[in-house]
Amino acid sequence: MTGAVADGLLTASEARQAAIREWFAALRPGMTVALSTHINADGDGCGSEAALARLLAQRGIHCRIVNPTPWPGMFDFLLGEDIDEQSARGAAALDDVDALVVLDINDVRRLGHLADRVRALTVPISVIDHHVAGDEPVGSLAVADTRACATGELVYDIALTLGLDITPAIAQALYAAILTDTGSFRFSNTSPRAHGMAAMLLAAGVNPEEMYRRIYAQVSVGRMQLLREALASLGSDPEIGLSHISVASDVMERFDVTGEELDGIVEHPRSIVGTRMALFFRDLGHGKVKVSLRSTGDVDVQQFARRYGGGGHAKASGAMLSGSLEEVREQVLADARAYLRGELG
Ligand SMILES: [Mn+2]
Repeated sequence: MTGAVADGLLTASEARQAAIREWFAALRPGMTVALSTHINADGDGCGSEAALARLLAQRGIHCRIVNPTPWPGMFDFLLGEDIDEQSARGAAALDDVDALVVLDINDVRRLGHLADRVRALTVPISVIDHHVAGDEPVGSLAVADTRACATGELVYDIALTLGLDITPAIAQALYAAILTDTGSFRFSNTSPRAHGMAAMLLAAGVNPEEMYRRIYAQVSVGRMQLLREALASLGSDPEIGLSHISVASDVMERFDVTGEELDGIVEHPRSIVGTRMALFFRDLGHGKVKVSLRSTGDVDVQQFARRYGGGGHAKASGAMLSGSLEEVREQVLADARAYLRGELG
């Protein structure tokens, strides 16, 4: 490997550095900046927020985390005395901020109950994100790159570009972001840079076994019982590589699990040999069904999800449909079969 290739692993591209400098030029010491991410924040959203809050503090900027849904308990370990987490206050927590930075999302509608307040904000709004922009993109300034493996990669590049110190707490938050968004370095977004950053973050003090224990070895008995029931619903169409599972609307109460514990269930049908598209149907119980879509290989589930007003990434998307679980499943499976056979646009 040449030195130039190795350098590329550890430094941001010129274009990304320029975007970061332009983004940072709009911020000033003494400002209070709200950080927000999508409903049901994941490891990338939470890790990117916790890391960015600590990085900007090094430049005298105070960050206040204001998410549309409560900070997930499993990521409490990323918080600390130095992190101002005010999601519980709702939109009121946005009233007196000097700027808003939206992370890991580029569609106002994914800000849930904060969306209307954000549309009405007069302070600068910027975005740090690695998704394809949605129908209602946020803000005027962006550090956005769909080639980034995680929003955490862009936050890491902010630290590099601005010469900020990656403390052990920042390293842990960034590692959580990259670890979770790459599916533990298994998904197609596991770039050379994902591993390059992981190496740097381990050198900065991250303990990988501790991170595995805190993020993955946390499964409740109820979650495992729910998985047993979900797997009992497994359907598969090996001819075209379609696999799917479903859960009823009362599973969260029956198994005493939270919504975030349902994350990752779709990976089970996805892992079946030959699967090109995996679907997870979750009946929300009020005439709405949430569908999580995953793909392997060249199938673009983002394009498919857009049929239903959903979106995300080519290999991981979601959509919300109206109807009973049976109705939605019948419709989406029929469409998915046609899509996989190349009969839909
Ligand atoms: Mn992400």
